[in-house]
Amino acid sequence: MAEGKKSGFVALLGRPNVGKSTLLNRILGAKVAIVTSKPQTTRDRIAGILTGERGQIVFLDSPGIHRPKKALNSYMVRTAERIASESDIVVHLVDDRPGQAGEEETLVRGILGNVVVPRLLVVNKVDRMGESTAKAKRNALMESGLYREGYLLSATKGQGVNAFLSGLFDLLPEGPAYYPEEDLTDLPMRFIAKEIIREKLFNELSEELPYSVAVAIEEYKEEPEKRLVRILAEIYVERDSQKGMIIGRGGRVLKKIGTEARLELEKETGERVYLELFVKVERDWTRNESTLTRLGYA
Ligand SMILES: Nc1nc2c(ncn2[C@@H]2O[C@H](COP(=O)(O)OP(=O)(O)OP(=O)(O)O)[C@@H](O)[C@H]2O)c(=O)[nH]1
Ligand SMILES: [Mg+2]
Repeated sequence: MAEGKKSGFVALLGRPNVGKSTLLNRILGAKVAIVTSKPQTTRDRIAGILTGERGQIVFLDSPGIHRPKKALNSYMVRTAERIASESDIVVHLVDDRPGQAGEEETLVRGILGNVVVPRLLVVNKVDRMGESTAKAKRNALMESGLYREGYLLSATKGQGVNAFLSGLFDLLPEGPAYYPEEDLTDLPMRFIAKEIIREKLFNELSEELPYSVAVAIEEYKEEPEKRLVRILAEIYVERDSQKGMIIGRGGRVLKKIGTEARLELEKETGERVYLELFVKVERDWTRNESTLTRLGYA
Protein backbone atom coordinates (compact mmCIF):
# COMPACT_ATOMS: atom_id res chain seq x y z
CA MET A 1 0.00 0.00 0.00
CA ALA A 2 1.36 3.39 -0.99
CA GLU A 3 2.02 5.46 2.12
CA GLY A 4 -0.76 7.88 3.01
CA LYS A 5 -3.06 6.96 0.10
CA LYS A 6 -6.76 6.76 0.79
CA SER A 7 -9.51 4.61 -0.66
CA GLY A 8 -13.15 3.69 -0.27
CA PHE A 9 -16.61 3.32 -1.73
CA VAL A 10 -18.93 6.32 -1.99
CA ALA A 11 -22.64 5.85 -2.70
CA LEU A 12 -24.51 8.48 -4.75
CA LEU A 13 -28.10 8.26 -3.54
CA GLY A 14 -31.27 10.27 -4.05
CA ARG A 15 -34.66 10.39 -5.68
CA PRO A 16 -34.83 9.99 -9.47
CA ASN A 17 -33.52 12.77 -11.73
CA VAL A 18 -31.47 14.73 -9.14
CA GLY A 19 -28.29 14.30 -11.20
CA LYS A 20 -26.49 11.31 -9.66
CA SER A 21 -25.33 9.89 -12.99
CA THR A 22 -24.40 13.34 -14.32
CA LEU A 23 -22.24 13.87 -11.23
CA LEU A 24 -20.56 10.47 -11.65
CA ASN A 25 -19.65 11.30 -15.26
CA ARG A 26 -18.46 14.79 -14.30
CA ILE A 27 -16.19 13.41 -11.56
CA LEU A 28 -14.67 10.85 -13.94
CA GLY A 29 -14.46 13.23 -16.88
CA ALA A 30 -15.98 10.47 -19.01
CA LYS A 31 -19.37 8.99 -19.72
CA VAL A 32 -19.82 5.83 -17.71
CA ALA A 33 -23.49 6.18 -16.73
CA ILE A 34 -26.29 7.09 -19.10
CA VAL A 35 -28.16 10.35 -18.45
CA THR A 36 -31.57 11.45 -19.70
CA SER A 37 -34.05 14.15 -18.80
CA LYS A 38 -36.50 11.47 -17.61
CA PRO A 39 -36.66 10.07 -14.08
CA GLN A 40 -35.75 6.42 -13.35
CA THR A 41 -33.07 6.26 -16.01
CA THR A 42 -30.50 4.29 -13.98
CA ARG A 43 -31.58 0.75 -13.09
CA ASP A 44 -28.35 -0.82 -11.83
CA ARG A 45 -25.26 -0.31 -9.68
CA ILE A 46 -22.81 1.68 -11.79
CA ALA A 47 -19.28 1.85 -10.40
CA GLY A 48 -17.04 4.73 -11.47
CA ILE A 49 -13.42 4.69 -10.36
CA LEU A 50 -11.49 7.90 -9.64
CA THR A 51 -7.76 7.46 -9.07
CA GLY A 52 -5.73 10.52 -8.15
CA GLU A 53 -2.89 11.92 -6.07
CA ARG A 54 -4.71 11.31 -2.81
CA GLY A 55 -5.90 7.79 -3.56
CA GLN A 56 -8.83 5.99 -5.15
CA ILE A 57 -12.56 6.48 -4.73
CA VAL A 58 -15.05 4.02 -6.17
CA PHE A 59 -18.28 5.95 -6.73
CA LEU A 60 -21.44 3.87 -6.83
CA ASP A 61 -24.19 5.49 -8.86
CA SER A 62 -27.59 4.07 -7.94
CA PRO A 63 -31.16 3.94 -9.24
CA GLY A 64 -33.31 6.85 -8.02
CA ILE A 65 -35.32 5.97 -4.94
CA HIS A 66 -39.09 5.92 -5.43
CA ARG A 67 -42.12 3.97 -4.28
CA PRO A 68 -41.93 0.72 -6.21
CA LYS A 69 -45.11 -0.47 -7.89
CA LYS A 70 -43.70 -3.19 -10.11
CA ALA A 71 -41.07 -5.89 -9.71
CA LEU A 72 -38.60 -3.89 -11.84
CA ASN A 73 -38.97 -0.90 -9.51
CA SER A 74 -38.50 -3.08 -6.44
CA TYR A 75 -35.27 -4.35 -7.97
CA MET A 76 -34.13 -0.75 -8.55
CA VAL A 77 -34.86 0.38 -5.01
CA ARG A 78 -33.31 -2.78 -3.52
CA THR A 79 -30.20 -2.08 -5.57
CA ALA A 80 -29.97 1.46 -4.15
CA GLU A 81 -30.40 0.15 -0.60
CA ARG A 82 -27.66 -2.42 -1.11
CA ILE A 83 -25.32 0.25 -2.46
CA ALA A 84 -25.95 2.39 0.63
CA SER A 85 -25.18 -0.56 2.89
CA GLU A 86 -21.88 -1.44 1.19
CA SER A 87 -20.35 2.05 1.08
CA ASP A 88 -17.92 3.93 3.33
CA ILE A 89 -19.71 7.23 2.75
CA VAL A 90 -23.28 7.82 1.59
CA VAL A 91 -24.00 11.01 -0.37
CA HIS A 92 -27.60 12.24 -0.56
CA LEU A 93 -28.21 14.37 -3.65
CA VAL A 94 -31.13 16.76 -3.87
CA ASP A 95 -31.94 19.27 -6.59
CA ASP A 96 -33.95 22.42 -7.12
CA ARG A 97 -37.36 20.78 -7.15
CA PRO A 98 -39.56 21.53 -4.19
CA GLY A 99 -40.93 18.63 -2.20
CA GLN A 100 -38.18 17.82 0.28
CA ALA A 101 -40.92 16.52 2.54
CA GLY A 102 -42.38 14.42 -0.29
CA GLU A 103 -42.72 10.67 -0.34
CA GLU A 104 -39.51 9.96 -2.24
CA GLU A 105 -37.42 12.10 0.10
CA THR A 106 -38.98 10.31 3.07
CA LEU A 107 -37.92 6.99 1.51
CA VAL A 108 -34.37 8.30 0.99
CA ARG A 109 -34.14 9.51 4.59
CA GLY A 110 -35.33 6.09 5.74
CA ILE A 111 -32.37 4.47 3.99
CA LEU A 112 -29.97 7.13 5.30
CA GLY A 113 -31.24 6.46 8.82
CA ASN A 114 -30.15 2.82 8.50
CA VAL A 115 -26.52 3.42 7.62
CA VAL A 116 -23.75 3.72 10.18
CA VAL A 117 -21.19 5.43 7.93
CA PRO A 118 -20.89 9.22 7.40
CA ARG A 119 -23.64 10.85 5.34
CA LEU A 120 -23.09 13.93 3.19
CA LEU A 121 -25.60 16.23 1.59
CA VAL A 122 -25.20 17.58 -1.95
CA VAL A 123 -27.52 20.28 -3.26
CA ASN A 124 -27.10 19.88 -7.02
CA LYS A 125 -28.17 22.08 -9.96
CA VAL A 126 -26.97 25.24 -8.22
CA ASP A 127 -26.51 26.73 -11.72
CA ARG A 128 -30.29 26.70 -12.14
CA MET A 129 -31.30 27.42 -8.59
CA GLY A 130 -28.92 30.25 -7.77
CA GLU A 131 -26.46 30.34 -4.90
CA SER A 132 -28.70 31.90 -2.27
CA THR A 133 -31.63 29.52 -2.80
CA ALA A 134 -29.21 26.59 -2.77
CA LYS A 135 -27.60 27.77 0.46
CA ALA A 136 -30.98 28.19 2.11
CA LYS A 137 -31.92 24.68 1.04
CA ARG A 138 -28.66 23.25 2.36
CA ASN A 139 -28.98 25.04 5.68
CA ALA A 140 -32.54 23.88 6.19
CA LEU A 141 -31.66 20.25 5.41
CA MET A 142 -28.51 20.28 7.57
CA GLU A 143 -30.71 21.00 10.58
CA SER A 144 -31.93 17.41 10.49
CA GLY A 145 -28.59 16.38 11.98
CA LEU A 146 -28.32 13.53 9.44
CA TYR A 147 -25.36 14.94 7.56
CA ARG A 148 -21.68 15.44 8.39
CA GLU A 149 -21.27 18.13 5.69
CA GLY A 150 -23.36 19.85 3.04
CA TYR A 151 -22.09 20.88 -0.41
CA LEU A 152 -23.51 22.98 -3.22
CA LEU A 153 -22.62 21.96 -6.72
CA SER A 154 -23.49 21.87 -10.35
CA ALA A 155 -22.86 18.50 -11.95
CA THR A 156 -23.36 19.91 -15.44
CA LYS A 157 -21.11 22.96 -14.99
CA GLY A 158 -18.60 21.40 -12.59
CA GLN A 159 -18.92 24.12 -9.96
CA GLY A 160 -18.22 22.88 -6.43
CA VAL A 161 -17.03 19.44 -7.55
CA ASN A 162 -13.39 19.86 -6.42
CA ALA A 163 -14.39 20.97 -2.93
CA PHE A 164 -16.72 17.99 -2.69
CA LEU A 165 -13.98 15.55 -3.78
CA SER A 166 -11.54 17.03 -1.33
CA GLY A 167 -14.13 16.64 1.45
CA LEU A 168 -14.54 12.96 0.53
CA PHE A 169 -10.80 12.29 0.63
CA ASP A 170 -10.62 14.00 4.04
CA LEU A 171 -13.20 11.56 5.42
CA LEU A 172 -11.93 8.33 3.84
CA PRO A 173 -9.46 6.09 5.66
CA GLU A 174 -6.02 5.16 4.37
CA GLY A 175 -6.23 2.07 2.23
CA PRO A 176 -5.14 0.32 -0.96
CA ALA A 177 -6.50 0.96 -4.44
CA TYR A 178 -9.15 -1.63 -5.34
CA TYR A 179 -8.76 -1.32 -9.10
CA PRO A 180 -5.89 -0.64 -11.54
CA GLU A 181 -5.43 3.11 -11.79
CA GLU A 182 -6.33 3.27 -15.50
CA ASP A 183 -9.77 1.66 -14.95
CA LEU A 184 -12.82 3.94 -15.06
CA THR A 185 -15.42 1.26 -14.30
CA ASP A 186 -15.79 -2.44 -13.64
CA LEU A 187 -18.63 -2.73 -16.15
CA PRO A 188 -18.10 -4.89 -19.23
CA MET A 189 -18.53 -3.36 -22.70
CA ARG A 190 -21.63 -5.52 -23.25
CA PHE A 191 -23.34 -3.77 -20.35
CA ILE A 192 -22.29 -0.33 -21.58
CA ALA A 193 -23.63 -1.16 -25.06
CA LYS A 194 -26.98 -2.17 -23.59
CA GLU A 195 -27.15 1.05 -21.61
CA ILE A 196 -26.29 3.24 -24.60
CA ILE A 197 -29.13 1.67 -26.59
CA ARG A 198 -31.47 2.12 -23.63
CA GLU A 199 -30.47 5.79 -23.37
CA LYS A 200 -31.42 6.40 -27.02
CA LEU A 201 -34.75 4.63 -26.42
CA PHE A 202 -35.41 6.79 -23.35
CA ASN A 203 -34.66 9.95 -25.33
CA GLU A 204 -36.78 8.98 -28.31
CA LEU A 205 -39.83 7.53 -26.57
CA SER A 206 -42.40 9.29 -24.45
CA GLU A 207 -44.91 8.74 -21.66
CA GLU A 208 -44.87 5.20 -20.25
CA LEU A 209 -42.93 3.62 -23.09
CA PRO A 210 -39.38 4.15 -21.72
CA TYR A 211 -40.44 2.33 -18.57
CA SER A 212 -41.62 -0.70 -20.57
CA VAL A 213 -38.34 -1.13 -22.39
CA ALA A 214 -35.38 -3.39 -21.70
CA VAL A 215 -32.37 -4.21 -23.87
CA ALA A 216 -30.51 -7.50 -24.06
CA ILE A 217 -27.26 -7.92 -25.97
CA GLU A 218 -27.55 -11.23 -27.77
CA GLU A 219 -24.21 -11.04 -29.49
CA TYR A 220 -21.13 -8.87 -29.03
CA LYS A 221 -18.39 -9.97 -31.37
CA GLU A 222 -15.13 -8.17 -31.92
CA GLU A 223 -13.45 -8.66 -35.27
CA PRO A 224 -10.14 -6.87 -34.75
CA GLU A 225 -8.74 -7.79 -38.18
CA LYS A 226 -11.64 -5.84 -39.71
CA ARG A 227 -11.63 -3.16 -36.97
CA LEU A 228 -15.28 -4.02 -36.51
CA VAL A 229 -17.63 -4.86 -33.63
CA ARG A 230 -20.83 -6.76 -34.41
CA ILE A 231 -23.62 -6.18 -31.93
CA LEU A 232 -26.99 -7.86 -32.02
CA ALA A 233 -29.43 -6.47 -29.48
CA GLU A 234 -33.00 -7.27 -28.57
CA ILE A 235 -35.36 -4.57 -27.34
CA TYR A 236 -38.08 -5.94 -25.09
CA VAL A 237 -41.47 -4.28 -24.72
CA GLU A 238 -44.54 -5.35 -22.76
CA ARG A 239 -47.28 -5.23 -25.38
CA ASP A 240 -47.79 -5.64 -29.13
CA SER A 241 -48.92 -2.02 -29.51
CA GLN A 242 -45.60 -0.86 -28.03
CA LYS A 243 -43.66 -2.83 -30.59
CA GLY A 244 -45.27 -0.83 -33.38
CA MET A 245 -44.50 2.45 -31.66
CA ILE A 246 -40.82 1.63 -31.29
CA ILE A 247 -40.48 0.55 -34.89
CA GLY A 248 -42.40 3.59 -36.12
CA ARG A 249 -43.91 4.25 -39.52
CA GLY A 250 -41.67 2.67 -42.16
CA GLY A 251 -39.23 1.71 -39.38
CA ARG A 252 -38.27 5.34 -38.86
CA VAL A 253 -38.13 5.42 -35.06
CA LEU A 254 -36.07 2.27 -34.71
CA LYS A 255 -33.73 3.44 -37.45
CA LYS A 256 -33.08 6.73 -35.64
CA ILE A 257 -32.44 4.94 -32.34
CA GLY A 258 -30.11 2.51 -34.08
CA THR A 259 -28.12 5.25 -35.79
CA GLU A 260 -27.69 7.27 -32.61
CA ALA A 261 -26.64 4.21 -30.63
CA ARG A 262 -24.23 3.08 -33.33
CA LEU A 263 -22.49 6.46 -33.52
CA GLU A 264 -21.95 6.51 -29.78
CA LEU A 265 -20.82 2.88 -29.69
CA GLU A 266 -18.26 3.67 -32.39
CA LYS A 267 -16.94 6.52 -30.25
CA GLU A 268 -16.76 4.24 -27.19
CA THR A 269 -15.05 1.31 -28.89
CA GLY A 270 -12.93 3.25 -31.38
CA GLU A 271 -14.02 0.69 -34.01
CA ARG A 272 -16.67 0.50 -36.69
CA VAL A 273 -19.88 -0.90 -35.25
CA TYR A 274 -22.41 -3.04 -37.02
CA LEU A 275 -25.56 -2.86 -34.91
CA GLU A 276 -28.71 -4.89 -35.43
CA LEU A 277 -31.80 -4.24 -33.32
CA PHE A 278 -34.81 -6.52 -32.95
CA VAL A 279 -37.98 -5.67 -31.05
CA LYS A 280 -39.65 -8.44 -29.06
CA VAL A 281 -42.77 -8.58 -26.95
CA GLU A 282 -42.39 -10.10 -23.49
CA ARG A 283 -45.80 -9.53 -21.96
CA ASP A 284 -45.68 -7.55 -18.68
CA TRP A 285 -41.99 -8.26 -18.17
CA THR A 286 -41.66 -5.41 -15.63
CA ARG A 287 -43.95 -7.33 -13.28
CA ASN A 288 -42.51 -10.78 -13.81
CA GLU A 289 -39.64 -11.88 -11.56
CA SER A 290 -38.38 -14.67 -13.79
CA THR A 291 -38.30 -12.49 -16.92
CA LEU A 292 -36.56 -9.76 -14.94
CA THR A 293 -33.89 -12.24 -13.92
CA ARG A 294 -33.41 -13.27 -17.52
CA LEU A 295 -33.02 -9.62 -18.54
CA GLY A 296 -30.35 -9.09 -15.89
CA TYR A 297 -32.44 -7.27 -13.28
CA ALA A 298 -31.81 -9.64 -10.40
N1 LIG B 1 -29.21 22.49 -14.72
C1 LIG B 1 -28.67 21.34 -14.29
N2 LIG B 1 -29.18 20.18 -14.72
C2 LIG B 1 -28.62 19.04 -14.25
C3 LIG B 1 -27.53 19.03 -13.33
N3 LIG B 1 -27.22 17.76 -13.05
C4 LIG B 1 -28.05 16.99 -13.77
N4 LIG B 1 -28.90 17.74 -14.50
C5 LIG B 1 -29.96 17.27 -15.42
O1 LIG B 1 -30.90 16.52 -14.68
C6 LIG B 1 -31.42 15.44 -15.48
C7 LIG B 1 -31.27 14.12 -14.75
O2 LIG B 1 -29.90 13.81 -14.64
P1 LIG B 1 -29.40 12.34 -14.27
O3 LIG B 1 -27.93 12.42 -14.04
O4 LIG B 1 -29.88 11.35 -15.27
O5 LIG B 1 -30.17 12.11 -12.88
P2 LIG B 1 -30.16 10.80 -11.97
O6 LIG B 1 -30.21 11.26 -10.56
O7 LIG B 1 -29.04 9.90 -12.34
O8 LIG B 1 -31.57 10.16 -12.37
P3 LIG B 1 -32.05 8.61 -12.26
O9 LIG B 1 -31.02 7.75 -12.90
O10 LIG B 1 -33.32 8.63 -13.01
O11 LIG B 1 -32.24 8.33 -10.81
C8 LIG B 1 -30.68 15.51 -16.80
O12 LIG B 1 -31.47 16.20 -17.73
C9 LIG B 1 -29.42 16.29 -16.45
O13 LIG B 1 -28.87 16.99 -17.55
C10 LIG B 1 -27.01 20.31 -12.91
O14 LIG B 1 -26.08 20.42 -12.13
N5 LIG B 1 -27.64 21.42 -13.42
MG1 LIG C 1 -29.03 7.98 -13.05
